Amino acid sequence: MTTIDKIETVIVDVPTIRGHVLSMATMKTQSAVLVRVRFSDGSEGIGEGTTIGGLSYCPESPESIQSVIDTYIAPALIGSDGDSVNGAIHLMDKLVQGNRIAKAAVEIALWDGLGKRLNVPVSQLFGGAVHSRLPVAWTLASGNSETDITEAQQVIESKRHNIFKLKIGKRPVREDVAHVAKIKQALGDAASIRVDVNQAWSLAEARWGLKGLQEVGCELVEQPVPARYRGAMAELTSGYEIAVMADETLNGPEDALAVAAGKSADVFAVKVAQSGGLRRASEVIAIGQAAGLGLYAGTMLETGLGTAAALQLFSTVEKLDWGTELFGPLLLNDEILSDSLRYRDFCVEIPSGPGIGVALDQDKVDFYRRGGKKSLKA
Ligand code: MUC
Ligand code: MG
Repeated sequence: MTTIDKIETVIVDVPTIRGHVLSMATMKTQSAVLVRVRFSDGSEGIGEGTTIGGLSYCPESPESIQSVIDTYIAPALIGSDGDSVNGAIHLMDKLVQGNRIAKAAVEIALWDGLGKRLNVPVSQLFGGAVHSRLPVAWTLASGNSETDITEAQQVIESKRHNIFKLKIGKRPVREDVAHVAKIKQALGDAASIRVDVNQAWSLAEARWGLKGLQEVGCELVEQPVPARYRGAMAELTSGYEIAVMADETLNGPEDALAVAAGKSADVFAVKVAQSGGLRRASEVIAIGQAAGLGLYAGTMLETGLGTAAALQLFSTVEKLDWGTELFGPLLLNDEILSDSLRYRDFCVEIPSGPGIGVALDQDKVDFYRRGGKKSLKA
């Protein structure tokens, strides 16, 4: 039996290419928790658990993710069967309530190790890929309409993205709608425009917001009201033509079932981290499919590592009606993988190597690691 010998974690703080202005936080750095699992046969697996804006997005922080893994998950998994990812998921669920991002980070590393030992990509462990590349959106969130327009025009020109998610919810609703209108007008039919409010609106604000947004040609609104207001989400979903997407309200399959049953969204933003790992994300996908909802591959703005893991799963999903936003590494000022993911022709390519198909650049990890930066070798 191949057993789990060691589980190591590190937090890396990587600067972003510009301030990323969200309704609840402005990011200038992304902090990712990286996990390395060492197995008894000498093989290894790597994983990532990442959130957004410290504790402002959800109840997990980079520090809590690391501490939950080091203190509770690692000691419980050491010595157990490294090939039984399901066994590890079961044990983690038994010993640790919530903390889905911490569990996801470890689970990804276990899938990666298993795929490498079997010499197959993780997509094959989920039934096989049906896509070799997927459409990828970009988020406009500089905080300034003109800067956003210039940025969008550049990435359309270079054929990197033509789907844009605008981060709104920080300014009054009327100003946000004017900002979206300006960008839609400047880009015209060359671009699909969606927005993410990150829970910032009350129901009354959201009614004005959705009315205004659909009038200016915005196609979708993500999490307009707080996650717990599923009734309000249902009212907005049935009350307007614009598609309503569930994000923060969707933490795993149980939430997916409740959102689907309550008709509280038209679309699921499926996030691997928020779901609790690849297995749980696949269950969220199945519930969305069974309910006839639209699917979208969401991101927690992971590095290339977490992004590659998500790509492995989403490459197995036949219909992703709204595409993906798996652009995390492009928001970072530096690459921590030894080979970057490839973005071209408005798509991201699925890595084809064994496991999740990517490797870390250890010098970069050491350079960005919290509390012990070492200089990069020349
Ligand atoms: C979110 O709420 O969806 C995804 C893209 C982005 O820019 O921020 C994230 C978080
Ligand atoms: Mg969102």
